[in-house]
Amino acid sequence: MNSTVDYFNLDELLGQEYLLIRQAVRDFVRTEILPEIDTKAQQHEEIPNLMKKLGSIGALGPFIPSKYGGAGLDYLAYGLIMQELEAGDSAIRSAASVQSSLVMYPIYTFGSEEQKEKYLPMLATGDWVGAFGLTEPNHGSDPSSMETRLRKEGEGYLLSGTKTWITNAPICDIAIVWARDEDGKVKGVIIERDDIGFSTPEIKNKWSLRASRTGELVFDEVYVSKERLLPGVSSMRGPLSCLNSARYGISWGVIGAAIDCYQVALNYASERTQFGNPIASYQLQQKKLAEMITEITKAQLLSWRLGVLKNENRATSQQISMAKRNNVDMALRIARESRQVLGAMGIVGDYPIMRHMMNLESVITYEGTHDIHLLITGQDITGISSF
Ligand code: TGC
Ligand code: FAD
Repeated sequence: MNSTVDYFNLDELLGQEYLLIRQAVRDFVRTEILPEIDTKAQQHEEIPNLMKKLGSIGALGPFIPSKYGGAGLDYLAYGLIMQELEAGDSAIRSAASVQSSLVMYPIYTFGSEEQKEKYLPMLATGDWVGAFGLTEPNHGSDPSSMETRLRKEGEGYLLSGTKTWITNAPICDIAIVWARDEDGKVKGVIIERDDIGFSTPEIKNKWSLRASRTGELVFDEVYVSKERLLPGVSSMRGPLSCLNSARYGISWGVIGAAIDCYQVALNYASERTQFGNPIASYQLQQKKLAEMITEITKAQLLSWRLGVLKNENRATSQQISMAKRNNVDMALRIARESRQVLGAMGIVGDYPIMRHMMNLESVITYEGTHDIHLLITGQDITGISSF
């Protein structure tokens, strides 16, 4: 449906510049994504030239300075961009958030000047597609136990191991990969598509994020020259700080998916007649719809405040965890409730709800599961880690 829910006049807190950015991305989604997304998701294919299209509207690395090809915007703008993209489909937001927060962010934050100049402009335009390899077959929620290794070899290293469940692995031109060196330190390296010993088998038959490609990153003694090492990182703080940026964006993104489901349900309930009346006139349906807009409004306020704190460099990773967890859960519940409002029509591709619902089943797991984010809050308030 592609419009706004603004029950608490939040737009007044944003101001004109942000509203223009939001409108531009909304228009992009309406013209470039919505006409194709259901078919592409049904066929398990991505939108053609998606990354270049996202690059053309400044959605890749929006917070990266223009010197390196980014849009030089702030984190509120980034959040709004993610919201509008995910109103189209979580796969579109995933593409933009991996490239921005998980690939461009670490190169910008931890990379050398040469690495920034070489990679960032090509990633900003979408000419190159990036992937982020942290999760392994035996280590998902617990990436600190990673088995991927860097072994010294002459002036560089040999990289061995496997990363799995990696967004855009099958189509990536470069990958940011996290591995332990012989001293046990966590290092980030940049791997390029043509590196010998590097392969990216695809994970097929997903019921979720079907318009996004997912796969493995396999390293069979890949030689990594020292120029490919990110010089500014040597611990888990490196990869986990990238997650802060991506999780923040997801907290906004899922609001877009929730609004889309809510609006479809509201519209359908107003038009669908049963027992002689629109179903919107029945209290049970009003309860569903009223709770949806309440939860969307609470999530908007949470993400807006988090964006302000992030712009001031004051957002904690624990605050980000709370917002990611709450907002994804909110969106998934709204997708499920909206599906019911539509009855049987809720399961067909004529409406976006089932697609959002299935996508959100991944979003509630990736970037830290629902459980892990709860445990992060638990640790923060009690001072006791229960991992
Ligand atoms: P722990 O001992 O707590 O911490 C190790 C070091 O890291 C620091 N740290 C953080 N730093 C920055 N940001 C954060 N969010 C941080 N969390 C922890 C911490 O202070 C410590 O620093 P230091 O200097 O004292 O050493 O680590 P732990 O092993 O106990 O694990 C903590 C835990 C469970 C919270 C962490 O491992 C975690 O977040 N696990 C979830 C894994 C996860 O989210 N994976 C995501 C993979 S990427 C992905 O899913 C992309 S989906 C993409 C898409 O398509 O959109
Ligand atoms: P596990 O860690 O095995 O967890 C299984 C269950 O156990 C979960 O319910 C979890 O909450 C629970 N659990 C685990 N530990 C505890 C505990 N201590 N206490 C209580 N419960 C616990 N990763 C990347 O690195 N890069 C990517 O680009 C990427 N893209 C992805 C795209 C998709 C579509 C998906 C589905 C995943 C992607 N991931 C990516 C991986 C994602 O981050 C992991 O799936 C996630 O971190 C969870 O890991 P796991 O699947 O191994 O689950």
